[in-house]
Amino acid sequence: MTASDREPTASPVGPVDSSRVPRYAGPATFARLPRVDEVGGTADVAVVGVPFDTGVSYRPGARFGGNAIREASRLLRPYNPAQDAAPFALAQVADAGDIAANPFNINEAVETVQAAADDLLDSGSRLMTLGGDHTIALPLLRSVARKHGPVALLHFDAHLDTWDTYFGAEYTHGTPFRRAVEEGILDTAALSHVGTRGPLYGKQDLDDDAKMGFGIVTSADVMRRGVDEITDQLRQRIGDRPLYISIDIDVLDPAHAPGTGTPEAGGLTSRELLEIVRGLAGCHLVSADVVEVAPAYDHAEITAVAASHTAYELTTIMARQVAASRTA
Ligand SMILES: [Mn+2]
Repeated sequence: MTASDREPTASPVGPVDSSRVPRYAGPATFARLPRVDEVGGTADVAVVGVPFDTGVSYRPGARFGGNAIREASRLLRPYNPAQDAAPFALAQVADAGDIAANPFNINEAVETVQAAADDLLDSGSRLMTLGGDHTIALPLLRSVARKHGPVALLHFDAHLDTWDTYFGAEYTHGTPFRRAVEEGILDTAALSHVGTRGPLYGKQDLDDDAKMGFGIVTSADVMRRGVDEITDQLRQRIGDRPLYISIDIDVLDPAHAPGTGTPEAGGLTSRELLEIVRGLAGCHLVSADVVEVAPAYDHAEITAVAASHTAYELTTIMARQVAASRTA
């Protein structure tokens, strides 16, 4: 059964009832949702972890990010007032577990992630991926483009991630979007970085990035121009194209996300990030990721809580679209 031939009347299986089982009890799935094997092996939105961080250039530890986000997501509740939607009732959202990627061979890991993402997308799911480091965005984009053609990309990050190679390696957490442009899997008329800031190797980094087609909304732009104006600008650029959103949690200021691998001062607040994401509701969001949560550097789950709420907003957008496409 695929998402498209699921009975419209079938009620999605929701989270564990927190009035009967305390939120802190039992193993953690995202938002206490069922595992995908508990709902017939397929879901409209599959939350999937990629415990992989062999592509990092500085602090390691994002391999533990997915499970940290799951733990921090225990407090997410079924109704999302910001989007006036109950995402887990609108569509079957389920936790698809982790993709087991080889930690000693980046190229093999990239292939493994792509194959697993292909399987999930072919089963009719949209992906809400929990990283892992940003290397994994490349195989995820390959998989999404295989299904939808070149996609618009909205990339929230302190960094450009369009560098060429590190130590000769082409697949790293600083290079996924240059590879994606080279491979023709992005719609270069609709590429945006949001939250960019911090020192670069040289001005050439920006020139190269612009040549690839990216527009940049810096962290300071968000502060000066405000969330609503920025969101309008992004929506105009995206239009009705199939859209992939990739969120490196280091887009947030280290005060809002200390638990990450390459922190930069002067970032977005979690409130700004959540509001921009909510403002993208109604865009044709085909899949998304939240990456670079490294819990060893976190305090009191600050970073993991922010990541869990970000994934919740993205999941809500996708669940609403699934429901809208059923009634269309
Ligand atoms: Mn990144």
